[in-house]
Amino acid sequence: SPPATSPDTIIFHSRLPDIPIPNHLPLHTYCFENLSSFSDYPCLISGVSGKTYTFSETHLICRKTAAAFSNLGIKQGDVILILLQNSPEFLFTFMAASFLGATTTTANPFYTPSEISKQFNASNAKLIVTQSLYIDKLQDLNTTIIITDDNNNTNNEQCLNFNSIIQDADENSIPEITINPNDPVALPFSSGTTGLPKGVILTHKSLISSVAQQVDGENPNLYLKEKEDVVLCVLPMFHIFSLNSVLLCSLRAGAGVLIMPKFEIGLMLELIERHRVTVAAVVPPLVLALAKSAMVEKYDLSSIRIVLSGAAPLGKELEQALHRRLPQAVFGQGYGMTEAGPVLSMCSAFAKQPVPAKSGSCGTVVRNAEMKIIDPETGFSLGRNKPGEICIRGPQIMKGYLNDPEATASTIDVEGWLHTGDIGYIDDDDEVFIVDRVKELIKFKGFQVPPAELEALLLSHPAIADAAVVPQKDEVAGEVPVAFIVRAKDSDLTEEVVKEFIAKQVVFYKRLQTVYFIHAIPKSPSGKILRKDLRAKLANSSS
Ligand code: 4UU
Repeated sequence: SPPATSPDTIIFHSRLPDIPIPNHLPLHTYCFENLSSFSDYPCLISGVSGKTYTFSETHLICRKTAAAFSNLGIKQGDVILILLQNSPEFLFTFMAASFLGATTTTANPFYTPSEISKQFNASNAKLIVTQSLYIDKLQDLNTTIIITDDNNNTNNEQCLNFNSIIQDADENSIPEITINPNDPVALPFSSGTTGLPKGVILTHKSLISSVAQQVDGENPNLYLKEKEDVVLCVLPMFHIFSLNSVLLCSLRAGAGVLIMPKFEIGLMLELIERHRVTVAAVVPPLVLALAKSAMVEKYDLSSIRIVLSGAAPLGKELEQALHRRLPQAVFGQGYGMTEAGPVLSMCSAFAKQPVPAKSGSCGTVVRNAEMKIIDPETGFSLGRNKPGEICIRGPQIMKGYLNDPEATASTIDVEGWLHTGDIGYIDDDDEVFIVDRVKELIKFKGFQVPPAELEALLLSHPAIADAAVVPQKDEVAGEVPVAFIVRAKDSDLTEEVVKEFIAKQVVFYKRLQTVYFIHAIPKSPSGKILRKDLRAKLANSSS
């Protein structure tokens, strides 16, 4: 292995100069720092009701929410679980937690009860904020629940109504506390490079650094225009892409956020036209829908000036197909990973002083950070145009995984480098290109599907002797999970039974697409599943 600090490590930086980042502040103070220059401008626009909250209204409601949570006993260090579709209340709750020195863990509302209770227990949450729609999934959890809609006909004594508790709360009664920059503020779950989903500790310092790396400075990397831009928020806020690059960045920069609870193409196009959306944060399947849908022609989408794609690889053909329909817009990608705070690189053409970017590139490394590319075998750093594992170092990366020092140590090394499990290279113009993923993670439309989670469920079935789950390429979803299974002796287990067994326990995108029965799972001498071999098997059989 290489020496601890190798003087010949090749380190890549942003071409943008470093900037001062006020990451000694609490996150809410930082996000609302410039509020007075745009206090009466729209901050949150609800796509459903049309209701608009100005920046000062948003600030006030966040503080009232904090006071209400405090009245319910939420204290510094506590965790609040958000189980919500995109909505203003999502941000109110997230920011309220920050005001109290508490942490928010965000879960997908489509999760099954068992997926939710795993995250609830692992994060030791004290409070859940959700919609009445999901209340049935929470029956086994003994905790206070706040419902954001008015359909609280559950007769459930545990349930409180969001609007009524904040109405009576006094925004000036928030307890005075001292927040350390290294205190956690967000706890998204991610499986990282290996294993089960784990709580990712993002501190006030990490999130401020990440937002600043994108939207701060004389020449911001992602230039959001104060009082002018309207940013589309259709990607789920429970995922770090939307939470960070859409919500927090817009708050800081003074841009409005158009909130859509779910993706529905017709409504989305109508809302883009009606609210003159200027910045669209998307994932590749959404680009596909926009590129293919005939409806696009019926709407005026000329307001869009930026299309930011991320969370999964975006094919050049797809990008060009949509670009033909939105010729006025600048297309580019951001590359993020929950553990990395999340943004590692961002398209340079989104900067205030834009630098053209190549199609297929994931942008250039963010400022105030260091990137290196290492040979996955030897660990030695590589120069330009040589693919290797992408590593990042800077104030934005996670503090570590919750209660899992081992997983933390295998992701962030002693020198502070976070190892992404992504294979990529940096070209002569400092652009990052991702070419492969060496970690286990499967991404279905940008959603995380951790193979280890499905493998553990499969192994709990009495008729399954061994199992491995790997990604298979898919035109619409990017990747879908498929299983290789070794039947237990004398079992006549069928594909249908296996699929059904999994489908009952997991959210829709973790469902197995195909099940292959084999005699043995290929493994290394140390017992690790040789996923590469299984992926190769799939590639060969499909061609
Ligand atoms: C190829 O996907 C994310 C975060 C994405 C993000 C965040 C802020 C994108 C732009 C932005 O501004 O996080 P996770 O943790 O769900 O998944 C991380 C993994 C990466 O390690 C990589 O394998 O998702 C994949 N990925 C991408 N792959 C993320 N972005 C890209 C990309 N191209 N642009």
